[in-house]
Amino acid sequence: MNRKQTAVVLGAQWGDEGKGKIVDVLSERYQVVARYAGGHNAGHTVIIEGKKFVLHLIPCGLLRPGGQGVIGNGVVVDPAALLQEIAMLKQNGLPVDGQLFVSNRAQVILPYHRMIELAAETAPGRTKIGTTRRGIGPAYEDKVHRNGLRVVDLLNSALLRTHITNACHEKNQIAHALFGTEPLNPVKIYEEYARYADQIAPYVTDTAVLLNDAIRNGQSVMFEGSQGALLDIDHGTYPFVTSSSATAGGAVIGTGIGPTSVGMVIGVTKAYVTRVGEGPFPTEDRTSAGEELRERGQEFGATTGRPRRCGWLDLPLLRYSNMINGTEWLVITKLDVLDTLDTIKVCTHYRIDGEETDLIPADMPGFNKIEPIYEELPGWKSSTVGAKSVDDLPKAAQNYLDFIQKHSGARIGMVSTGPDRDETYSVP
Ligand code: 2SA
Ligand code: MG
Repeated sequence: MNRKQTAVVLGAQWGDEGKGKIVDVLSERYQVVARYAGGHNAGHTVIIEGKKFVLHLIPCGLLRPGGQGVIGNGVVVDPAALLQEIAMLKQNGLPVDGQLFVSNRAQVILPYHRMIELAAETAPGRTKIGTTRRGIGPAYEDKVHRNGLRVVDLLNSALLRTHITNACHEKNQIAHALFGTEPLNPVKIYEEYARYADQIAPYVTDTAVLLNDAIRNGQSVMFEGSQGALLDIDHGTYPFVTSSSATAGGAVIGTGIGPTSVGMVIGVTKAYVTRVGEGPFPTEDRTSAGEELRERGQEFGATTGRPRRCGWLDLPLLRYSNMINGTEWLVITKLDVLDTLDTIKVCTHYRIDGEETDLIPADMPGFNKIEPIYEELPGWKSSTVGAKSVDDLPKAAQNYLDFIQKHSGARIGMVSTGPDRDETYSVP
């Protein structure tokens, strides 16, 4: 296999790094794009000729003529969300049939997953995670508990009916006992999901076979990450994480390819940092500077519209993320958001208990002790929008990128300076 034939493209931070746009730009080079983790909690925004598309479940690769999109086994699929997205693409004249493939081994999100998550997020005594309330966590819980419904079972009406009847009986009791929730009606759910099953069936296949065949036949494949490495269930800021493997390793498990089939790992990072939901954020800026980043960067969740918390680039976390992912090169996005700043802060190290360190705490009390050590770099106070090469950038912006490259442990291979496909340049 040629090393450039396959690549994982993923968020290096807490999600919303602009992966949607970058996957779309890079998908020109790849014939197949596969999602491997998460569900419709993701929000990937792509702007094509001024028209905005927000995809939650379907991989962005489908937006290229002839591109194939795969929803891998590691994804949790909400059938209603999937069908809505398919309908939206078709309405916009984009081809879906024959180009979208859904794993028969992916897990299905059911209404009781949402019910339980909603109740748990607001229940006293529970850690509020600030989830997207899409039922993602409870669906993965059922998967790991060996109690989940897979897409292949969704298509088997007898199995579907039994599963929903039994699961509702159990979930209704648990949710009522724990949270006083009103019971869901299994008959209604069955009827609804049986309808979805008929509509989804044409897209369902063994996507592990499809992907391995594609790679063996010399086709190029991109694995599209969702959320970000720091939201990974194992490596992220637990418990303030999502419930799937958002790191590069997730691409292997979440699609059924072998580790030797991953050619490159490309990390996407903003020129600053944002986070939605609860959880540690050492470089968060709650002053007017953070406010300015939010306004200029339009930092509101693509799925829930929630305002994102904003702050400065955190190099210790970026180095950690690059290490876990084995990142070969980085894409820096939203550089233009910094265009108006006098100075730009970058966290180079942490101070914990008076000691300068590079270690990332594993526990929340550890995170709470972090004092970021900043360097202040001069801003450039001019527009970088649409820069076509390094030479188009003001000197101070070049210096900022050099600084990131030097301290992040990965080469910068691409820079994005605006939301449109064309507002991107590659570094040779
Ligand atoms: P969940 O719903 O169980 O996955 O939530 C767990 C944590 O993961 C975070 N999370 C996200 N963070 C950033 N972007 C995400 N997708 C949407 C977007 C978010 C939105 O692209 O904008 O629209 O609000 C995403 N999905 C999950 C979440 O905030 C919790 O901290
Ligand atoms: Mg997003």
